[in-house]
Formats: sequence, structure tokens, C-alpha cells
Amino acid sequence: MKIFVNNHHHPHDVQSELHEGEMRRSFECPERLDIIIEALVANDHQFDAPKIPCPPEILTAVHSPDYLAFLQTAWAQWSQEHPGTIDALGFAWPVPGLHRRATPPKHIDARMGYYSFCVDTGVNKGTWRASIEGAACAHAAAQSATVKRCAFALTRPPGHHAHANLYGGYCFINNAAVAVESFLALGAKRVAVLDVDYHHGNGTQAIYYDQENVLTVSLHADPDYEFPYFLGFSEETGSGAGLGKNLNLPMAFGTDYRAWSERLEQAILAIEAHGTDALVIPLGVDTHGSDPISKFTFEADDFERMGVRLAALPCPKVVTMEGGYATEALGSNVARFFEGFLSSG
Ligand code: Q9C
Ligand code: ZN
Repeated sequence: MKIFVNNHHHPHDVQSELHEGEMRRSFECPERLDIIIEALVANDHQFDAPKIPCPPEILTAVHSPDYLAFLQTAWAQWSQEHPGTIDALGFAWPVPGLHRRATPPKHIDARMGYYSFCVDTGVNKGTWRASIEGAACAHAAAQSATVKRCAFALTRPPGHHAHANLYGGYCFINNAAVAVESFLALGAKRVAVLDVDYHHGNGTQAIYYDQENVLTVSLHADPDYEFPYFLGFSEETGSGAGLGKNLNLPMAFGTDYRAWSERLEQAILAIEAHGTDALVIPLGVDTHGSDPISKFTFEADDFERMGVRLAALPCPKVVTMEGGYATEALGSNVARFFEGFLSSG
């Protein structure tokens, strides 16, 4: 299995996250990726860097052109308006009732809110480069998996919270959706996304909500009590041609792997019924009991069990790296997942 690693993530090191009413460094930090790489090196894995950028037609299949243009220029615009600052953060949002104009706003402070959905996600000088390299990793992973059955896009920032025209939840480019579009461009007809991160994959759901050929499934903490709060409920089943092609499996705080894995079997039945010929797995290990911002109770062994179970699904698979913030456990949790995932050959 090839692992496509993002070698341009370090400068995306956001110092400003509003957490429990105070500012702190982001939980989504560069050490995360370094720690995962270290653990995979210890397990004799090797790494490739993507050889080409993600093709523009793949990026624009996932994100709107104005959103991509915003992301690419946000830091330049921000630092011109606010010289000497280290992070760009939105603070005003066009919530319903405040928003009648059809056109995007001009001022960078307004644009930060217009293209985001929460205040936990800062942008800095390195955000665009890190994000676009992540898309290259996801694209390369889909190309590799089409030939060699599976591949891993080892990248940060994560992607599954990013919508077509919104960043948030530490995510900017939806790498899982990039892998979906790359699979489709390579001839896959019926793709599924199985999101095992602790948080609902709201961005991926939204991107494919009305699409019949892409099934989106997410197992996650109940959004009545957990981020992203406004999407991820079980009654969200898709719309239009995509009706029946979105499956949300929300679970209570304290959920352990035994209970979670029963919902996983339900997810797998849906993936089989879809006639899936390529699978994308947004992998978050923030389900671990020691995660500082999450409330499931998985143990290290459980990630290996999960890997074994997912390996049994018979189509080409791309795994994308999403959340996981317990820096002591992060490396071994990801390594254990791949011990299971690759154990049967
Ligand atoms: N200050 C992923 O796991 N932010 N994103 C919590 C606490 C939401 C997590 C706010 C967490 C987003 C990819
Ligand atoms: Zn998460």
C-alpha cells in the first residue's frame, strides 16, 4: 500500500482557536502528522510524495471556483488589511436574516465569515499550500488504489468538514471528496464514503447530498450534543436523485467499539446495497478514549479490529487522514489501524 504524505503541512500551525471561551493554539497542530509518520516508520512503512498537483477539474468538481479563489488569496488579503498578525479568523457570519445579497462580500473580514461556518478554524500564511498539497495526496491515493487496491492520503489539515464553499472544523479542502472525484474520473461508477471520524462528515454529506452515484455514510457523536451540531442527524437521508444515498449513524457520548461496530455492520450493508465499486474512508482516531476534545471510549486494539473489518470490503479503497488529537496515542492508533487493514494482504 502506498502512503502519500503531505510534506508542506508544517507552516499551517494555527495559534488561535477559540476553545471554551478562551484562545489557545489549535488542537489540529503540525506535531500530529509528524507523530503519525514516526509510528508508521517504526512499522516499516514507506512514503511517497504526490508527483503532480491535484488537477483543477477535480478541485472544481468538489469546490466552487470562487471559494478556491478565496482560499488561495485569503492570507494575502488578510495580511494587507491586518499587517503584523499571525492568524486570520472570521468573526461575523451571514446567518439567515442578515443576508440578502447574491454576491460575495468584498472586505476580508466579511469574506472570512462568508466562506466558513465556525470560529474554531484559523487561516495562516501556510494554509493554502498545505491544503492544496493534501488534495494532491488524495488524488494520488485514488490513482494508486485503482491499480493496487488501497492507498493512504496522510495529510493535514483534515478535510471532511469542508463543504463546496465553506471551511470549518479545521478543514479547507475536502480530501475525501477529492478521492471520490478522482475515482469517478478513473472510471468508477458507484463510489461510497465511510466516515469513521468521531465527528459527523458534514462537508462530504453536503457535497453529495443530491447525488445518486455517491453514497455517503458517517458514524459519529450525536450532533444534538457535539460539533458540527447542525448536520449529522439520522433523518438526513439525501435529496432529489440522492434520496436514500446518505446514511447518518449518530451515537451517544461514551460509545465503545463494541456498540459502534454494530452500527458499522449497518453501514457496510448500505455500502454493499449501493453496488460500491470504490470506497473512500475518512479515518479519524478521535474516537479514542484519551482524545482531548471527543467523548467516545475506543482503545488501541479497536483500531486494529476496525482495520481488519474494513479490509474485508472487496473494492479499491482510499483512506484519508482526518481527526485525532491525543498526541500520545495518535501515532500508535493510526499504526494499529493499518496493522489490521493490511493484515490479510
Ligand atoms: N475549540 C476533525 O476532527 N472544534 N475536526 C471544536 C473546540 C470542532 C474536529 C472546538 C472539532 C473539529 C477533522
Ligand atoms: Zn473529528
